[in-house]
Order: sequence, then C-alpha cells, then structure tokens
Amino acid sequence: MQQNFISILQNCSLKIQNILRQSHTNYLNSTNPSGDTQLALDIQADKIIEEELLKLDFIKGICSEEKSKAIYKNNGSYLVAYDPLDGSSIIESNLSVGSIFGIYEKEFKASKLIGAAYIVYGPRLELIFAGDKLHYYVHTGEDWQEKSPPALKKKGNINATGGTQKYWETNHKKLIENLFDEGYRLRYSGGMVPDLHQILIKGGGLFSYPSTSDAPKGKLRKLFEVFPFAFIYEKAGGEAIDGKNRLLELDIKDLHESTACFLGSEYEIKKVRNFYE
Ligand code: AHM
Ligand code: MG
Repeated sequence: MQQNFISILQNCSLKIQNILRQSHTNYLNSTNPSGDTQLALDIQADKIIEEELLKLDFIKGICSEEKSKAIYKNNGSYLVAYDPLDGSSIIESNLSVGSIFGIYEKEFKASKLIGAAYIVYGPRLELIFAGDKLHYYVHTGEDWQEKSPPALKKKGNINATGGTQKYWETNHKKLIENLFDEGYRLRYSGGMVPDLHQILIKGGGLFSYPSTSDAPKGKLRKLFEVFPFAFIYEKAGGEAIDGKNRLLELDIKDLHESTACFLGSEYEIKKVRNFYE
C-alpha cells in the first residue's frame, strides 16, 4: 500500500509541476470553504490528485482544502485529506509551493493518521513520505532517486513565523524576540511547504503560525496542513504543539477547522511551552 501510494504521489507531482510551468496564475470568482479566493491552478491540481487517488483500491474516501465535503467510495479503508496546492498567494511571484497529504485510517481525525507526505515544487521536484519512517525522493529530470532522509537535531537556528504581526499576542511577541536575541535568523517565504522543508533539511528551527487577535484559531487547517506536517516532524525527531498540547492529540469537529501550530526541534518547542504556559 505504501509503495502504491508513493507512486501515485510521484505521478501527481509530475502532472502538477507541468501545469505550474504554464504561465497563467489567474484567480477565479470562487472561494474555497475557508474563504480563500481560488486560482484556476488550485482547481486543476485538486482534480489531478482526486482522479489519481480514487484509482487506488485501498482508498475509501478523499477530502481537500478546495472541497466542501469528502468524496466516498464503496470499498477501501483509508481516507486521504490533502491540500492540492499550498502557497497559492506566492505562485504569482514564482516562489516554491507544495502539495500536502495526510492518510487516515477510516476516520478523519489526528489519532487515525497513519502516514503523511508533501511535495515541493521548487528548482527541483522533491517528495517526503512518512509512514513508519521518513522517505525522501528527488526527481532527477528523468526518474526518482531515493536519498537518505532528513532528521531534526535537538536545536536549530531558523525562525519562520506567520500571522499579521500587529495582531500577535504578547507571549508570541516575546517568544519571537527571545529567539532573535539568541541569534536565530528569519526565514519565512509565506509557503508552509518550503518553510517547513527548509527547517527539516537544515536539521532544526521553529515554524509557527500562532493564534492572533484577528484569527484566534490561527490560519492553517488541521486536516490538510497541520496534522500531516506534525506527523512528519515527529517522525523526523521533532515536536509539534498548538502552544500547549501535542497537535496529534487535538480533536476535530469540522473538516476545515484551523489551529495555531508550532513545529520544530526539541529546544525550540520547549521554549514555546515556556512562553505559552
Ligand atoms: P493556502 O493553502 O491558501 O496557500 O494558505 C496556506 C499558506 C501556508 O503555506 C503559509 O504558511 C501561510 O498560508 C502563509 O500565510 P500568511 O500569508 O498569512 O503569512
Ligand atoms: Mg494550504
């Protein structure tokens, strides 16, 4: 099942990379269930992934950031929640973007997550898959090469934080100031895939998208973005919390629900806990 899934994601990534290379980045008149205006590319990528995933016998259903409801089949026992094209707002400026996937057993909830993956569309096409352990694939232009998987050390030196700064809570301002006082460097592109991938590849640091006074539940969606990355970061030796609780122990009531999130290595997450206690 794992190998079939990896192959399907590799197929999807090549097709999506192809549509990204065409020059149009036009917006549609429609919004997704979170209220974001959709790009034609969001819908195309969503369709590519939907068609590929529904071919797999072991898939019982799918849901994406672009769909208001899940689609179910009669067979299969695994559910996939995905963000077909994460970083829609930075496509126009030609920055790296990605796709994110969470594989759930029978129910869309954190405790049922059994695998996760993301694709990075950058100068290179890359895929990280986490099952029992991490797998890292890079496309050479001709085929896929598996490389040794990245791992998080106890501490890094990168700080990537989102949310509108004027709406940050005091504890978040203090946390970020403290990291910079310790010599952390700012690395934030506005795309969680390249931002979290950079921290993973460099072996440590902190990514945060906090709750703010204008967005008390943060921005990033549990099923499509936060839980899959929490799973991947834990498999890489890191930690992932909402400020206090482990992300993978959070409940979910609505498919499109969001949460504040902090993902990183042990040292930085301990610091988050201290500032958010
Ligand atoms: P999207 O799924 O509509 O692209 O939004 C998610 C993106 C993340 O990739 C990124 O971390 C975040 O939104 C950036 O938000 P902001 O522009 O508020 O910093
Ligand atoms: Mg997204």
